[in-house]
Amino acid sequence: MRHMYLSLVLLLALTENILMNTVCRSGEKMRRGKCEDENECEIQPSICERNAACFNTAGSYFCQCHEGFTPPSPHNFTPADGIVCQDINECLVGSDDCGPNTTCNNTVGGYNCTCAHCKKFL
Ligand SMILES: [Ca+2]
Repeated sequence: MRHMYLSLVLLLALTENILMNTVCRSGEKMRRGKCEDENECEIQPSICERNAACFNTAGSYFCQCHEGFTPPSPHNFTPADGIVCQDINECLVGSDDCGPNTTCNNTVGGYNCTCAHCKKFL
């Protein structure tokens, strides 16, 4: 009877251990017997593409394109969505604030304005 009791205790302990190790949801990891969030942004710094920022959430994460890239934020996505952040050509879409008599120059992630004749007015 005593052997049966010990076997039962051992079986319960094993079952609990197995359950504890498999009960964590995706995006969580077992630490000191508790399921804790994994910070995907820290574990894999390049998890989001280079033109996007990574935001950790409880049990998951998401990416957002940097300013100057489209789709514009806040548009949350993960690499599984197949989204590629692309430079916005501010000069082409007219969202630049270059003044008259200036030339708008698109850059990756931004733009700048140049003024060939501005020295005259200084
Ligand atoms: Ca740009």
